[in-house]
Amino acid sequence: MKEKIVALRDALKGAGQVTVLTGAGISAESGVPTFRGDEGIWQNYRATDLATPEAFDRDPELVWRFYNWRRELISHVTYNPAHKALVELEGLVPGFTLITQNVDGLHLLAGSHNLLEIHGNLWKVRCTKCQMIALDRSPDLGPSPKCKSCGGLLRPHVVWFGEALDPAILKKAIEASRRSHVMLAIGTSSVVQPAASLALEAKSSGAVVAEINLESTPHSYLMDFSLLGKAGVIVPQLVGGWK
Ligand code: BJW
Ligand code: ZN
Repeated sequence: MKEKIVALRDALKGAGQVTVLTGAGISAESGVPTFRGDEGIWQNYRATDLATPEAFDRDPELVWRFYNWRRELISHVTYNPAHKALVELEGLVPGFTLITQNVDGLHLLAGSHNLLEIHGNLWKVRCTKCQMIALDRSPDLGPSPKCKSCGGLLRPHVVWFGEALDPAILKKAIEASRRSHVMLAIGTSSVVQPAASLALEAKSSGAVVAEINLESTPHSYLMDFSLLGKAGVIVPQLVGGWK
């Protein structure tokens, strides 16, 4: 493991452009549940009942109960050493883009700058009538929150299954992946598209690709480095001892 970390750190040191893709695993050590796996959210809740536009049309109050529970949960957590190490990495390399699938806002809280939240942000709401987007950090918005400007029903500003990602944000994520010299995929199961294909974009554009995860993923086969372990341990080791 130590040799792999040293070799990957050397690749990072020689890279002009570094792109990092993160998933729920990076926030697990902060106490945010992941989606898949034995302890994942989808063990107790069905994604189709809660994280699709059809579910929201059918039962917006049920969907809001789920999101209020998640808002309440993340209001009590904070970033961990892996989030912090990525802030440090951003300051060490010439070009850096952090692409996160997470909606918990912990990368922003940690201080990352060049950040693309491709699945949205739990603290943002969007009006289903006038499309206004607003930031609201109240942990509980109640069963049927309404837009302050038009009275329309608000929804979480997140990307549900079957919905398109914001095309401008996705374009930036694809471009960053394609121009990267090194790409790290941290704490993601690499099953949700189009995020999962970003590592493929990087690899086919000639980047060194590496994953940091508790276990192998469907993308382990394409990785130049597969570091198995906790993000909160490995990412700080990768970035620490840089000089
Ligand atoms: C640790 C750790 C530690 C734990 N240290 N590691 C092509 C093929 C097949 C299907 C599709 C396809 N294209 C599109 C689809 C459909 C669908 C999809 O991908 N389905 C698959 C599941 C099969 N994709 C979509 O619907 C997307 N939309 C789309 O493509 O639209 C096209 C379109 C175009 C034009 C018009 C209309 C449509 C949208 C996907 C949206 C995903 N949304 C969610 C919910 C967000 C809101 C919310 O949070 O409520 O995003 S689902 C959920 O999964 C969430 C996550 O961001 C996402 C990814 O999960 P992630 O982060 O990988 O977490 P886990 O739990 O899966 O994995 C955690 C990992 O961490 C594990 O590997 C652990 O081992 C590891 N770990 N602790 C290191 N301490
Ligand atoms: Zn409105």
